Amino acid sequence: MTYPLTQLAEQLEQTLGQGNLKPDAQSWGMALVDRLRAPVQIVVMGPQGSGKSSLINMLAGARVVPDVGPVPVLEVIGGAEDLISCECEDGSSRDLSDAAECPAGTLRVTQTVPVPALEECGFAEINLSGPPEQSEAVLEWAIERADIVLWCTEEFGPEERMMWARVPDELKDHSFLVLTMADRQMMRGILSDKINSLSEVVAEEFLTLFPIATIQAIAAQSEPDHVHAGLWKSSGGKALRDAVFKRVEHGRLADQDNARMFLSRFAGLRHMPAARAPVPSVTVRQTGVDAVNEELFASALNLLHREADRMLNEVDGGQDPDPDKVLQQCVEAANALSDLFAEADPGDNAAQSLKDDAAESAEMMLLFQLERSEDAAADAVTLLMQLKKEISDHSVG
Ligand SMILES: Nc1nc2c(ncn2[C@@H]2O[C@H](COP(=O)(O)OP(=O)(O)O)[C@@H](O)[C@H]2O)c(=O)[nH]1
Ligand SMILES: [Mg+2]
Repeated sequence: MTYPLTQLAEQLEQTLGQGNLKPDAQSWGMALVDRLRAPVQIVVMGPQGSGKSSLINMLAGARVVPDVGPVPVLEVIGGAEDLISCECEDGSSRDLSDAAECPAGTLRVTQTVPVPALEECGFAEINLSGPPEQSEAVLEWAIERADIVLWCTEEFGPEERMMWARVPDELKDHSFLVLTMADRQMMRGILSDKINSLSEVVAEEFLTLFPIATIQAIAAQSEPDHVHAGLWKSSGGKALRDAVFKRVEHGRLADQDNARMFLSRFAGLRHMPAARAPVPSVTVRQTGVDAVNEELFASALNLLHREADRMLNEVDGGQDPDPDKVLQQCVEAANALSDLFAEADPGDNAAQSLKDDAAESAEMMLLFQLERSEDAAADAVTLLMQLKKEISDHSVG
């Protein structure tokens, strides 16, 4: 069953509105609603004049960045009408629709535009050429907010690398280095050397590098309803745009998965239990039992026996088991099982359905862990035992 984002968000809000969730789950659910309602944030950083505004125009498929000069933050977001406003150092905000330029002390300009590309994502151009304290604050703001970062540069020199070092690894895993002005660099015959010289830092610090001649990429899409396919590709526009929007889509799917997982645990969507309903039985779809991979099942059973022994040894100490510890062990066991079945023969239907069940159990365990109660720990153990029973039923035929 697939739900549009807004429907999922509404369903989450309804579940949260019932007010019977524990505080951890409630705040997690609220964060999920915010995520579903907010567009994916693409932050574009890099030196002044490195081609950031042009790149955003190219990705949006329209001239969306207003000509307001180098303000610290320039946001471009989707909306019903064309609106432009600014926020100043003193905390005041004002409408810029009729203003020729930004007032002194402008920290952030927000441009709203009705453009289809901005329905799912928003852009923020970050200017780090101001005073150091301001740049630091702006960088912090951007890091906090970014889902994807595009660092525009002709060089990626030492100063830029120092700034980039402040970006956390999790965000670097969602970031691209964009080598701009590729047309000029190509004409000077230095493009390939530049790409080669950056390969090491790119491998460590970014997802990948995209060289781009942005002006040409914009020219390739300048006619309405017609893209000059050759120029679109050779300019590097196509590769970068495809990669960025694929990330946006992945992010969206991950948000939806998380929301569904939450609902399955707390609102009884799908066949999953509500908060304290009985633990579901893990149903192995009975197909292709002849082709069962006995060795894999034996390893899975061994793993579960080992985990059960480990837990029992701890309980033997005579003390009450610590629910956090039990949950942690169940999570590890479910993950290990899920990893084990990941290698299952794709032609083996029984192993494949156990693989699905193991993955689903691993997801459920994370939700149990969130509750951190004795009941949740008991449910987690029960779920693990059910998996064990299903596997052992299959092992004996
Ligand atoms: N030749 C060439 N010029 C570009 C390219 N990208 C941007 N420019 C030009 O470089 C100048 C600075 O670009 P801009 O997007 O304003 O940079 P920003 O300051 O980082 O936002 C503008 O005159 C752009 O037209 C490119 O790929 N090739
Ligand atoms: Mg700019």
